[in-house]
This record gives sequence, structure tokens and C-alpha cells, in this order.
Amino acid sequence: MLLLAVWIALASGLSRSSADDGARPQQWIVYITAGTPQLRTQLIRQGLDIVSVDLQGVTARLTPAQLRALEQAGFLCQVLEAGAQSIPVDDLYHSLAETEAELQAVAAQHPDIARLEVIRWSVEGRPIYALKVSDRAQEDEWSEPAVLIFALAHAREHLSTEMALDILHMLIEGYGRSGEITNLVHQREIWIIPDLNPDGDVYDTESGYYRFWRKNRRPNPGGSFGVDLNRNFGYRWGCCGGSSPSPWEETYRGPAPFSEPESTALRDFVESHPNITVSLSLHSYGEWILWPYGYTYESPPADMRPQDYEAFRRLAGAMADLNGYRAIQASQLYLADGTADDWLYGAQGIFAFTFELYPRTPNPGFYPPGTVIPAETARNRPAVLYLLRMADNPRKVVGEGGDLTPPQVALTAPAAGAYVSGPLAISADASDDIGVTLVEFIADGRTLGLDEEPPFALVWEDVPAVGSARVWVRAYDAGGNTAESPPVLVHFAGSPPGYFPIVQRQSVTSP
Ligand code: BZS
Ligand code: ZN
Ligand code: CA
Repeated sequence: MLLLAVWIALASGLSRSSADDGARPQQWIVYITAGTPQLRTQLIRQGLDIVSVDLQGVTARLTPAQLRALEQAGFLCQVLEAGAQSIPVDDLYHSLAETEAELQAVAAQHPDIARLEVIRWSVEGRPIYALKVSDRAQEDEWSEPAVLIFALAHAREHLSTEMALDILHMLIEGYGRSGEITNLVHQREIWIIPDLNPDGDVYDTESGYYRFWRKNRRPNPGGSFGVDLNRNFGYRWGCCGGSSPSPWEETYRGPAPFSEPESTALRDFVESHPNITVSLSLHSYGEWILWPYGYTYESPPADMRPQDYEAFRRLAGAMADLNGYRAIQASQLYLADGTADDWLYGAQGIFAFTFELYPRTPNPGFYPPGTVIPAETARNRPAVLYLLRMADNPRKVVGEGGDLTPPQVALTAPAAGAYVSGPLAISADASDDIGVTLVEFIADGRTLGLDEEPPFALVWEDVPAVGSARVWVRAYDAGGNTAESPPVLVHFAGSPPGYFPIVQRQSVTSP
């Protein structure tokens, strides 16, 4: 009743933000108090451009007319920023061309562990890239669990592309250097799609000032542009009021499920890679970890195994402990139907998560200064590595299969307290219930080298001339579980202590 009045008022002052309007109507950034998912869903159904959500209310971009209507309907509204914002495009973020160049360079320089594919073309004919990181990258290793990481379904969420590229670099640069990353590159196929919406990306940035664009660039009948790619997927598409039938609105679901090449690209990719077990959809912002479903408040939903609900809760909770985000079922923000994650789990059985990246609040919102990129992407590395480890069977967190038992490992040489000069031979015995996949040799916390095959051994060539070091080994299995031997102390000197040869006599009497 109250909301009906709002709807009428809003419809009359309908925002035409989906039009190609050179002169964008004035926009206000407003915080609207709405303390339940139901109230927040109602606000979105009015066609407001919601830019972030917390559990007390939402932040929206409103025209002055929309703001007046909400206030008249009794909503508590707080204007955070008045007037149109003009934010210049920040060079510290990758442009689409820079992202493409970087993917091509990685694929060209690391053909052993990287393979680049064009999986489809966008509405405007741009390539959509997927890059695989795995050893033997040119082969399909269907027996390895695969992980899908995709970003920029929403054009204005540029930090998501930076996150995807950071994961790529973590893997490429860690390969052969870090035992954990090398083991994961061996044991997983990791697919990264850094820019699912290249047309939207270009549109958002091409003027030199950000346009706050969300959707793709489909020309809609009636003159508006864009379908919300995260409402265009075919599981309970448009079922529940969590998307809009109107092409003018920011959550327009499109005329049919998978009407868009960008969502179809993801669908076909997933259907042709049945080894994908977990996925990570990267968005901004809010610092949330979301799990399915978005289409229903039901919790656990009828179309989710109760054990899977528990697994989602535990996996998301474990990742939240690592990155400091807050983990919730997606509908707890607001209802959203036709999302990628609902389809990935509901239709494909994939453990699908969304990270809503930095920041938490509308200031700085979608466009934080590029200086935050290193810290705000590095922050998620441990959570991403955790998800990669779980991919052999994400249900292992509720005891349903998977590899949970860590290996056993012992150092067989050198002996504790050994005195050495010159290269040091290190060897280990390692075993596992399923199989040891890698042994890492470590001195004082520094990785000396890696060995995948028994007998696990390494010669440390460039030992220090003097001093001592703590030496140990770490063993990995295909589940990403690890075990370490206790460290042994090794001394580097030509001879045991206490033996100091005098090479030249000195007089002890004369001055
Ligand atoms: C965003 C918010 C995102 C959306 C929330 C969401 C993600 C809902 C996944 C459901 C599933 O735009 O980043 O509205 O699509
Ligand atoms: Zn988004
Ligand atoms: Ca094991």
C-alpha cells in the first residue's frame, strides 16, 4: 500500500538512465533505511538503481524526483552526495585493451601453464577471453577438478577485473616458487574470465569519465540499452520479482533466459567443462561473500541439499575468516533471480560463490582510487587459495568424500646438528592416504626447491659459508592438504666449533 504509492510516484519520474543520454539527469547518492530483505527487495522492484546494500538499508542513485517520492512515502532517506558526479577514468585500472594485451602476453610467455581462448563474441562483436592456468595447459585434463573465476559481469565494477588479473599473476609467478601454488597448478585446471562484459567496460570508460554503467550494451526495443547479465541466466529466470521486465531498468533480465551472448558464453563454457566443481564470480562492492540462492529467501531452500547448504555456509565462512568479508546467502541482501550463481548451482551442481569486493560503503563505491588495487586484491589471495584447495570435492567440509587426510612426512637427511661445508643433500620420506603430489624443501622459511616424484630429494647448492639454518620439508597431496617435518638445525663451517687453527704465530711479548 505504502509501496504502491511509491511505485506510482516513481513511474511518473522514471529515470532514463538506460538511455544513451549525453546529458545524464541529475543523480543523487542516497541512503534509504530498509531493515529487512523484503523491504530492500521492494525498493529494487521500484526500479531504483541500487549501488550497495547492507543489512540496515540500501544506497541508490536517484533523480531528485525519485528522492522526493520516497520521502513522501515515508522512507528515511539520507543524501550522501548531491548532484551529478564526474569521476575521471583512473589509469591505474586496466582498460579492456590492456587486459587483452596482458592475457596475450601471459599466454605467449608461459605456454607450459597458460592457454588463452576466445569463448564467444559480445553483442558488439568483441572477444570474450578465458585463460586456463594448469600444468600441461595445452591438454584437457578432465580428471583434474576445474575452478571457474569470472569478473566484470557488471561494467562499472572494474576492481573485479583487477582481482581476476591478480589471481592470474599469483598463479603464474608462484609456479615453481611456492609449493602451495605449484601443487594447485598441477592438481587443478583454473579458468579465468577477467572481463565477461567487454562492451559495457568500453562504454563505461570511453568518454574519459565513468558512466556508472552496469548492463551489457544490447540495443533494446524502445531505445534503451542493456541487459543485466546477472539476471539473464536460466535457472528460475524472472521467477520471483528479483529482476525487472523493463528494458529501461538496471536489473532488466532480457527477453528470455540466455538471450545475451555474454551469459550464453558462460553457460556453454560451463556445459562443455564438466570438471568444474567450484566457481567464483567477482563483483563490487560491499565486502560480502554470497552463496545461492538469490531467488528465494528460503534457507535452506527446497532445491538445495541440506548438506550442500551446510557446505556453502562452512566454505563461505572459512573464506570470510581469511578476507574479513561477511558471508551470507545472496537473498539476504535482496532477491535476485536469473543470477549466474543460481544457475551454476541449481542447474550444474557447482559450488558457486560471489565476492562483492572493496569497499564496504558508497564512498568510494564503484570507483576507488587505483592506489588501493594492490592491497584490496592481495587481501583475497588466501581465500582464493582455500577455494582452489577445496575444489577436489567442496563437500569434504561436511565429510562427504574428498581428500581431507594430510600426508605424513619426515626428513631423512641431513641429521640434526650436522656440520657441513659445500652443497647440502636434503631428502624426505613422505606418504599419504591417496598420494603425495609434491614435496617442498625449506630453509629458514625460504623455499629451496620442489620435487614431485619419489625419492624426494634436493641438493642445496648455494649454502651460506658460515652460520646455521633450520631446514625442513613440507608435503602436499591432491586435496591441497599439507604436513611439515620438524626443522633440523644445520651448521655451516669448515669444521666443528672450538677448533680454531692459528695460521700465523704472533708475538705476545713485544709491543
Ligand atoms: C552487484 C550485486 C549483485 C547483483 C548481488 C548478487 C550477487 C545477488 C550474486 C545474487 C547473486 O551488482 O554486484 O545484484 O547482481
Ligand atoms: Zn555486480
Ligand atoms: Ca591425503
